Amino acid sequence: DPNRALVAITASADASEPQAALPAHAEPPPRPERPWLGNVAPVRVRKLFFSEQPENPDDPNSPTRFFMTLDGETPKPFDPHSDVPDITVRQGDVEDWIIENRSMELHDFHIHQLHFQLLDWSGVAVNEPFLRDTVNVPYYNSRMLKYPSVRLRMDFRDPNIVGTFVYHCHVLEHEDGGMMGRIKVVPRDAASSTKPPNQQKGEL
Ligand SMILES: [Cu+2]
Repeated sequence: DPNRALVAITASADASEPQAALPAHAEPPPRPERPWLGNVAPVRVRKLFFSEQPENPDDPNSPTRFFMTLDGETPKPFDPHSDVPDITVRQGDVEDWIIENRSMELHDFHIHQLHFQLLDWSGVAVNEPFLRDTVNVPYYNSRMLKYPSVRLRMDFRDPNIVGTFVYHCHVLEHEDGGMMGRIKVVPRDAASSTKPPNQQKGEL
């Protein structure tokens, strides 16, 4: 973190007047395009979880594998060569995602292309008047009665969000180790969203 001079400012009595002038009255800010995310009811809830596992289950000192999994599915590391989405969402929807940490170290949920509102952090309701794209999920220890989690209101309303992108732990070693998933946002009228796996039984 070296010191670096960015600019030198010199005061001078005969300096010329600046060419730009601020208006006497400020323009009101533009109206938001969409209602505030916190006031929109989610159309569905999904649960995802962070977990870890030694590569060799009999050797706790073997390298750790890192997973980010939809609740109800078997943890597997992210496959960068696959084009199968882990989650499909419809543009225009607002969803609540619960992210659990089932491992004994901290993970940092991050998603590309959109923002979310943190509603609940480790069981405590919060009322943040701003949006995030990253949030820490506290680690689990065996004395806890349930896994630490966060609840996020996910905003898929922007029409430009259509496409495929990723969500992952923001700890580099973890995302490189497989703690990542692929999400596909389809145009509003193209197809219906996938349902959370625990509601999918019995359906094709
Ligand atoms: Cu992590």
